[in-house]
Amino acid sequence: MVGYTPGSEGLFLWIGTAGMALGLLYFLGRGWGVTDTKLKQFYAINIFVTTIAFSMYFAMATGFGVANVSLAGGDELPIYWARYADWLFTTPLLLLDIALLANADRETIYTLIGLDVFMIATGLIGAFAAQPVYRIAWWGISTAALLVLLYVLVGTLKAAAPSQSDAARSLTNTLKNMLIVLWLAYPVVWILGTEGTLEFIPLYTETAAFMVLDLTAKVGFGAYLLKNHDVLTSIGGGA
Ligand code: RET
Repeated sequence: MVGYTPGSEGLFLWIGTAGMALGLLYFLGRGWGVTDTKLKQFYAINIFVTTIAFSMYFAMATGFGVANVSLAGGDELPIYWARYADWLFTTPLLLLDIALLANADRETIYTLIGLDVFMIATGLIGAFAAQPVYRIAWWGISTAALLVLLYVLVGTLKAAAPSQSDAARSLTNTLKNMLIVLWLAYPVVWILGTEGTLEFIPLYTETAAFMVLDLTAKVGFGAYLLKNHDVLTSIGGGA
C-alpha cells in the first residue's frame, strides 16, 4: 500500500537504513583502489548486498515497502514485503560469499541459490496468506528449505576443508557458524512475530529483531570476511 506511515517500529527501520548506508560506505571505502580480482569480487558482492538492503530499508521506513493483508477473520495485518525483495537478492549473494571462499563448484552454488530462492518465495507466500493455518504451513515449507540449505552448505564446506589453507578453513568455519545461528533466528522471529499471527512478539520488537539480524548478517558478516584480505587473495591458489 503506497502512503502507509510506519508506527513506532519506524525508528528501527530508520536505524536499519542508516546502518546499511554506513556498511555500504565502509565497503566502498575499504574496497576503493583494490586491484586483486578475487578481492574485487568479494567487495562487489558485499557492496551489492548493502545497497539493496539500504534501499529496501529506506522503502520500509518511508512507508512504501508495506502492504495490508486482510486475514480470514477480518483483521488487517501490515506486511513489510520489502524485506522479501531484499532477502530474495541478498541471501543468494551472502551464500556466494561463503561458497567462493570454499571454492565450491557451480552445481553446488546453483543448488544453494535454488533452495534459498525457494525459501524466501515460500516465506513471502506465507506472509500474504489469509488463513493463519496456511501461513503456518508455508512457514513450515520455507523452514524445511532452510534446513536442507544448511545441510547442503555444511556438507559442501566439509568437503572443501581439506583443500583449503588453514587460514581459509578457519575463516570459513567462523562465517559458517555465524550464518547458521543468524539464519535460524529468522523463522523464529517470523513465527513468534506478527507474521505468525500468534502475536507473541509485537511489530515493534519484531522490527527491532529483524534489524539487528539484518545488520549482523550483512554488515557484520561482510566486514568480518573482508577484514581478511590475505586469505581472500590466496583462495583457489592451493593450500
Ligand atoms: C522467512 C519466512 C519464514 C521461514 C523462513 C524464513 C527465512 C528467512 C531467512 C532470511 C535470511 C535473511 C538474511 C538477511 C541478511 O541480511 C523468509 C523469514 C525459514 C533465513 C540473512
